[in-house]
Amino acid sequence: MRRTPLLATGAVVAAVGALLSTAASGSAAAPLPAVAGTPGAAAAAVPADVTLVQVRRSLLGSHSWYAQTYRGVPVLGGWYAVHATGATASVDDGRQVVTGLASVAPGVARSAAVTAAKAHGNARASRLVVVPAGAGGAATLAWQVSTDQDKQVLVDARSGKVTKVTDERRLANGSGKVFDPNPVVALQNESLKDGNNADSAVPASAYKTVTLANLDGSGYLKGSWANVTNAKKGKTPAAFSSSLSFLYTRSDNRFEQVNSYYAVDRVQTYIQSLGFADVNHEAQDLSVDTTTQDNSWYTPSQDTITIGTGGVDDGEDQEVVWHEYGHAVQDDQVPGFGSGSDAGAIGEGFGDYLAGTMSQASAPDTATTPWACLMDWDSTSYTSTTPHCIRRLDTAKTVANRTGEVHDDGEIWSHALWDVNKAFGRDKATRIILEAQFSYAPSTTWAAAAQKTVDAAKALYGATDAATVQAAFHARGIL
Ligand SMILES: [Ca+2]
Ligand SMILES: [Ca+2]
Ligand SMILES: [Ca+2]
Ligand SMILES: [Ca+2]
Ligand SMILES: [Zn+2]
Repeated sequence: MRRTPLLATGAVVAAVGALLSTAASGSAAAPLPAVAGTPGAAAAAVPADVTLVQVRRSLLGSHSWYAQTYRGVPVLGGWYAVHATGATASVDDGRQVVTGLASVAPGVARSAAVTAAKAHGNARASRLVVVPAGAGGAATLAWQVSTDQDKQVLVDARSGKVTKVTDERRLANGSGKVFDPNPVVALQNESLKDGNNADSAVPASAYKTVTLANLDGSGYLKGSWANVTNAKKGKTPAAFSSSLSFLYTRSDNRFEQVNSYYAVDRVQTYIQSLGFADVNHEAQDLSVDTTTQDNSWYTPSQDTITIGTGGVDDGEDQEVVWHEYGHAVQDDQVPGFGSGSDAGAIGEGFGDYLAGTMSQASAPDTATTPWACLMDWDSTSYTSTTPHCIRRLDTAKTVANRTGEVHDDGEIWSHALWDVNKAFGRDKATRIILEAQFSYAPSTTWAAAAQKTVDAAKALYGATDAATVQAAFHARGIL
């Protein structure tokens, strides 16, 4: 969904009384519509170098918006507004200074500009514009090409070169209350209990108010990288806030939607920060609190993550969401990834690794809640020993301990990845792992996938680092 473009602010506001008194001087005033109950909203003289774009009625009157032109050509960013409210009218003048432009005849043809913009998509529309002077510079003429990739491309009308590319989509930040990554870790308290989803079971200090980035501005938890698909009505309706303020506590099922959106937006943003622009590079669908099972899952055919409410609501623990996102990542990298017990265990192991490394960003590695412990909060409802962990990244298991159950065996794989992380730090390790995964076969063996990972390390960083990765897999009996 796209929002109406925002206009620049900060223009000088001038009382329009003087203009009203000199309206007879001539320039064609656009007639302002009469507003019921607001006598005195008179027509104001407007400058000759603007054209009317729209008139909007508010409770107090009318608002006429104009675009600036220069010899009939629109001036980028230049605007003018007359606000006729009640007995008063005022002008906001956002016109730009245009100097040094001798002619408004383009040196290159429209078709050449459209071709030049091709790298940013096919043209939907194009128009000639005046680009006002930069700091001390003269105004220039350009073709503005809007493409089917939601880009606005400026092509200099003299040189034919692309001078600026703007993403037209308006992405919004909201705010949300979340657990980061979960209350057990945040409070360093292994004795917290779910308390049947009661607010009183978790102190307010476990919450964090964060920026929810990349929202589409629709008021729903929909954005560039995460898309909560809950229905608008029903048992677990989609959270909605026209002000993009999503401040719920855990007893409200919208809290899990916020927590899940935040987790997914953050992990995708992290992946991009590592240099990847094509790893599940889309809004991941999230169906939150829509099953009462004590489980969450990724469904490849639907490309959807489903988050359950059994025990501790899974959506209250970001490590659960990140684990499921790991499956979505691999499914995006390799069509049909995960068939067979080796690939299946790699799927579980990578999801655990991803959850662990995402918590590294903001959680401390302590004796109470070590990084290697996964889903510290969700697992309080089904484990009795502390620390509460569904699984760990540092078990002593090797291939000799395989059971054939993919989650169990995933601990062997994840331990190797974790050793790479310990050797290189999270950024470099995760970069190697993600790069390697592009080349895994859908039903890869452990040995083949491990070798691809060694190869990726070698290609990215050289033989010495490749040997470190090799050693990590060797320690688990994989290579
Ligand atoms: Ca909850
Ligand atoms: Ca996906
Ligand atoms: Ca649960
Ligand atoms: Ca953890
Ligand atoms: Zn899984």
